[in-house]
Amino acid sequence: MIKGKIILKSYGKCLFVLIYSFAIIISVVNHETIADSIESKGALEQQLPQNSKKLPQWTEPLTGITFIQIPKGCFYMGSDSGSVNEKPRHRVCIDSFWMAAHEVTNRQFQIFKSCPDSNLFTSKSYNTRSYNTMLLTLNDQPALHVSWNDAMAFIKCLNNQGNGVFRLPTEAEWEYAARAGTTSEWFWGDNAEDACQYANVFDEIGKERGTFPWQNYPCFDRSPVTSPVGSYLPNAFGLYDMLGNVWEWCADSYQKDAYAHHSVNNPICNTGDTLRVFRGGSWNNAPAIGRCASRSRNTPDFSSLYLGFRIVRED
Ligand SMILES: [Ca+2]
Ligand SMILES: [Ca+2]
Repeated sequence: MIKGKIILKSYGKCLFVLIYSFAIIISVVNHETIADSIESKGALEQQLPQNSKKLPQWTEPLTGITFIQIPKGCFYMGSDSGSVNEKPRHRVCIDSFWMAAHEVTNRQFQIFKSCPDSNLFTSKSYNTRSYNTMLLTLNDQPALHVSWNDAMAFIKCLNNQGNGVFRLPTEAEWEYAARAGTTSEWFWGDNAEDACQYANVFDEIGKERGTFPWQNYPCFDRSPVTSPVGSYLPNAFGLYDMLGNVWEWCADSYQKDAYAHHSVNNPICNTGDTLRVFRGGSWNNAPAIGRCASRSRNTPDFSSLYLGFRIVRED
């Protein structure tokens, strides 16, 4: 009887060790799969694990902006079924970089008001307090009415702190990060009605309380204007609001046919053109222009209620 108990106890221990070891192996394999699947050429159709928490993170001490290390890899940029400026869909490879998990917030944007370079700030962000009486200036709402020049001034001030080299993402980095291994219209799939779990878009309540005549997403995300960053589910890299909330400035000059001239590795369009790119759509956009491949642009001094930015840290 006693012998039987000992055998059973030993068997239990072995089983525990076996299950624990198996769990570790699965965890490691899962982690490696994220980087490997992005890195390998033929892995674009693979579905990454949802909401990966396994990529390295780092928080910039002054602003509190958290960055996620995006693994190097290749993907297909653009869309052959989208607008003319999204074509051709083409293969691009990106080196590793650190992407901010969130858009820059009102609180973070104002940290550098006293920075010597802050004379470049147009400060419209502080004056645009509401839309249809709904507040836009809460600390955790994204900074908006930020021009490309304003974003560059913010980055210059941040770079002076000595905590790393920061910049705007290239358009290719932005789309690579937004897709996070997916090939669908949006990073959550191809259904517009699923948007409200993942993004603050022009939804049913936006339609009800806004004055925009265009089509809304057929769902209810509860935010008629900007929402506090990180209010919705992230993509597979753990990045929040890559689609919706506010459009995000990129480093690139805008050319309608930029993709025809892209290099395969780390492409950027810096033709010195007077227009700059922004990506991702916002709280007031129709579904057709809030997709991973959607592109928009304006002059570097342009600002609007729908336009903010997020930053990257160089690896
Ligand atoms: Ca909304
Ligand atoms: Ca956004």
